[in-house]
Amino acid sequence: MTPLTLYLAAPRGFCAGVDRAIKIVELALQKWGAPVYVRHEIVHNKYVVDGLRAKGAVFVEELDECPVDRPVIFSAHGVPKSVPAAAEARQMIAVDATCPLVTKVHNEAARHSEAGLQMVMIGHAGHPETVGTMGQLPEGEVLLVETVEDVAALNVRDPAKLAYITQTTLSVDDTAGIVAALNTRFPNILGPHKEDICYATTNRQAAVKAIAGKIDALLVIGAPNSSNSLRLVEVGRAAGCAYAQLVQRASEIDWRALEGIRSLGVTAGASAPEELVNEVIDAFRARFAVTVELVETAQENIEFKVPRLLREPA
Ligand code: 0K2
Ligand code: SF4
Repeated sequence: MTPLTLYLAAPRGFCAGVDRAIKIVELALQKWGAPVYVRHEIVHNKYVVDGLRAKGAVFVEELDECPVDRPVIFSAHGVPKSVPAAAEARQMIAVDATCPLVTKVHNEAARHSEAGLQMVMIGHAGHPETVGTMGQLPEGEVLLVETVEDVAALNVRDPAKLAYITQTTLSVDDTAGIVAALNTRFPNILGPHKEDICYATTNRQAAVKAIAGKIDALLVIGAPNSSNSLRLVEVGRAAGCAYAQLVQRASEIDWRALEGIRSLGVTAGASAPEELVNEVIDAFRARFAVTVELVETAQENIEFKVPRLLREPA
């Protein structure tokens, strides 16, 4: 068999927020029994969602699709303020699986707005995290920018009274460009003390950069609706890897495109389970004489507690 060096990025895969969100659904099923409703995919991964569905979770997009007498869980990406308010009005049991690092951004937006600043959000239009974060303030209060060009087109109330926040799963490098454009156009704009882009997003992108120069091809295991996974593909390409592809699992690998490669990079988005990484590696082992080399650029030991309600018996 042809030899292949497989550079395995670390950190990769599940982050602390995803771990916690999945645990919340599992504990809710244990506590209240099935069905438990989940508003939106708990994390953007079909394998995870299918696994929880098999245990009795029911996934819906809107709260009004849930019966009032069953618990509802809000996904890791966060929800607009109106959603928990509606659940309370309907007297539902609601558990919030929003990642604490997303909640931190929600709180920043609220704090700046109370201080009289108009908010600019750097994010992707329509992404549930952006919808949730913008929905912390009244409609129209948060201005969305997706690109450097959007910054030039911004129409603000008072250029001296502005603050910006970001989605947690953006490209670190692209965001730096947008932040620079904001600072140039609005020298007084306030930003987060440290990036809103989270540690997991930052670390996974740095690990891809560390392998991109060594490899003929990069596979990112993740879902097409997973922002952080898509960013890893872009980071791989921007760092010089000519072939960088997202795959949900081994069956999606385009073997034709990989003919003749001698080195491969493998990573996984924050919502992709390690089972799928192993499945992909095994698929390569069946076709190549694989040597795995771990490329570890950071160590992660962050853990988030589940809400108290789920630590108490039913
Ligand atoms: O990267 P995305 O925000 O699209 O979401 P997932 O793929 O579900 O990853 C978990 C991150 C959730 C919140 O930041
Ligand atoms: Fe939280 Fe970051 Fe994971 Fe999103 S990617 S769930 S913000 S740790």
